[in-house]
Amino acid sequence: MFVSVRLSWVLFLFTIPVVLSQNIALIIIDVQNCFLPGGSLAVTDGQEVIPIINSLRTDYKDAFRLVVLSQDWHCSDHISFASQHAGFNAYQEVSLAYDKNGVLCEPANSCQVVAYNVTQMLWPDHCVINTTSAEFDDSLVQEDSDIVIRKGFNCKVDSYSAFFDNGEFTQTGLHKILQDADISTVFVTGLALDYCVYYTSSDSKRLGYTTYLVQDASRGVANATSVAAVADMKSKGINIIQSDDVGAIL
Ligand code: VGL
Ligand code: ZN
Repeated sequence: MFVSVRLSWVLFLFTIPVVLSQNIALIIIDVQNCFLPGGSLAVTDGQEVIPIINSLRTDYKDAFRLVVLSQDWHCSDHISFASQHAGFNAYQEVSLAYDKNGVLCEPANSCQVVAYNVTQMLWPDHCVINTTSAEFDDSLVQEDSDIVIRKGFNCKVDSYSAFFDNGEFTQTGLHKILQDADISTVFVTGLALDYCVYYTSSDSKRLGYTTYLVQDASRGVANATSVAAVADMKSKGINIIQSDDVGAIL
């Protein structure tokens, strides 16, 4: 009896690290042709994240219970496209008004009551549904078990975060998927650091996940906004790490 109790304690202690290391998800944001060199919204040096993300996947295969890929997936006349706003250019901002049901006020003064105002940066047309531009890069390692979260397919509202649209009118389903898999920790990688990676990481932290931003596995649209995004993530308690640090954390 005495021996068997002690043996079970020993076994219990051995199981703890294994159980903990499996509550982790790797999230790969928008590694799509549109955001890579030659793409319609190319992120400078965006291709450099691909071998780093691939190594994380292959080096720590057993550590990630889930691998999630997000995919920016826009209607051809998406509201975030500068081409849909007469008199505006890409990289200018507009304010979008929505009613209490999250329906866009079109024209802007058509709603009796505006419930939400959402600032929208205007972009070149990018990542249109069912185009080569929206496909993941060929060299990105993918597995059948990967979960793909498409976002931004509501033509009237953008979705930077892989969790919510920009008005927080709807969830993408990612939070439920992570909860159902008992995920408590996420590592976020991909494009772009100052937009979709930033909003996904911020929402992940806000939803209660221990959140790591793998900085060298991400690139931003612009330097100033990327520096600001990293500082803001740090202030929110998101852990800013490099891919070399991952092994010691798992
Ligand atoms: C993104 C701008 C517009 C991103 C998506 O993936 O960061 N940025 N759509
Ligand atoms: Zn987009």
